[in-house]
Amino acid sequence: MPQGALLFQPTDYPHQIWTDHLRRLMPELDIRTTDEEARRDDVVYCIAWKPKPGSLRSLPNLKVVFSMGAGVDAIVADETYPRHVPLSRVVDDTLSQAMTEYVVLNVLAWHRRQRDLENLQRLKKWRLIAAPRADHVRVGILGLGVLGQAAAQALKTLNYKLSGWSATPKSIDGVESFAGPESLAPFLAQTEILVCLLPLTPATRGILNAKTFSQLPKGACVINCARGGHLIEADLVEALDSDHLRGATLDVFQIEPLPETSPLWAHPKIVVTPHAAAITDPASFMRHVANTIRRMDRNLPPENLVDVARGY
Ligand code: NDP
Ligand code: OXD
Repeated sequence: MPQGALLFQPTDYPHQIWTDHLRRLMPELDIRTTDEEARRDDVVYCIAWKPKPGSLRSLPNLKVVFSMGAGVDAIVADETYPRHVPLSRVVDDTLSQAMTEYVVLNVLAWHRRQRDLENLQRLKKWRLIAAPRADHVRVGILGLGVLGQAAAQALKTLNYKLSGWSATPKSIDGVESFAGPESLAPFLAQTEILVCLLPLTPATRGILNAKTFSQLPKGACVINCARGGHLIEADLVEALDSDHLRGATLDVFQIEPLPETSPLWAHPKIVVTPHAAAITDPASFMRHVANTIRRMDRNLPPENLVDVARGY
């Protein structure tokens, strides 16, 4: 039996789509939504996404927090997060598959100059644009975690040359490993298409900046599908306008939804998508929640735990 109630906390989500799955999996579980927040003392499990600072601390008997996303930056940013409470994040094949599709789509689009071809079509111009073979193009992935490695596997089957940058060295067949701050410059120097799949932490905030772009070869492209906080947007525009960079795909932004006034929307070298690279699947997420609650019933620890102090 569950050890207490579950609170589905996000206010801006249509909670029924999510909680219905969990009700089917665990009819015995007392599931609360924010409407019922007055009864907090017996809440033991909490599903969170961008919690109001202090809101998790206000649940005195919490035993686990489930992040609705793979990225937990918005949760660990709350300085009052109760550090003794385990934080479990999404690690899920459906999410990895979706992110892999997004990365492959956009790597291919920049490699094969899709935007230039669409512009030629608009102008009714029949002109060949040569693209090198994939095995002559190096894709560099910032972050070789669950999503970075899944994307690398798929890109490998297309024969791209691959490098990855992570905090600790990796040994992945077909992927040149670079680790730590001192290896960022050599990693960037050979990267023609840069994919950001880092978690947002104090160490990675603003990492896509003017200095980083200047270390990429001229004509490189950037794909940011991690967090808006990784990118200094003005530096990107500058690097594109000066023709140092050839193009960028952005799925995530400093402010979301991206304001209508943002120059990024209409920039000719930028592709904008609305934080849609990989969306958590409610059914799959709730299976993870139900499995974890059952594990905890048997005194087993939750899975997919985040190191809260490290931030990912
Ligand atoms: P993981 O935690 O599995 O992987 C993170 C990777 O980043 C690890 O390889 C880690 O290195 C590396 N890393 C962390 N900090 C540093 C650092 N300071 N220097 C170098 N490398 C570092 O995360 P996921 O792959 O699951 O997810 C990555 C991010 O993708 C999420 O945090 C989220 O922000 C974003 N995301 C975006 C979505 C979207 O729709 N746009 C959807 C889902 C996720 P090491 O392995 O050595 O620890
Ligand atoms: C995530 C996201 O982190 O959707 O999972 O951005």
